[in-house]
Amino acid sequence: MYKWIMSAIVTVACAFGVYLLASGLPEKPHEEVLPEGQELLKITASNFEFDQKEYHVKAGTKYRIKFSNSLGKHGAAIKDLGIDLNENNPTQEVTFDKPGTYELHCSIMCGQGHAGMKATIIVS
Ligand SMILES: [Cu+2]
Repeated sequence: MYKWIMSAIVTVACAFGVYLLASGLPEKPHEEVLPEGQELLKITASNFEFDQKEYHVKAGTKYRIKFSNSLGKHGAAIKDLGIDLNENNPTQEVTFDKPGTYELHCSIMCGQGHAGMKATIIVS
């Protein structure tokens, strides 16, 4: 007799579910919001290499460097710029003032491939 009530409830429940999917869940993957004018430079280390051989950045732009390890325990240091990042200290704000080429190297004794674990930061 009241079958239409059931289907109305089911319809409302489905609509609510869709609403939750559409509005609630996609919040999570949001990238963290950077202050205006700041750019993100992600550096990911795995066993004995960085995710890129060369990182290109613009001189005079403020960057937030975000370091993470995808495999093993590594660090990322740019000696000339006073940058030393690792799991305990994964972010640093840096403005690359002078165009040039800087060497990025692993700063934690991570094993056999440690000495060759290098990449280049190119500031232009
Ligand atoms: Cu290392």
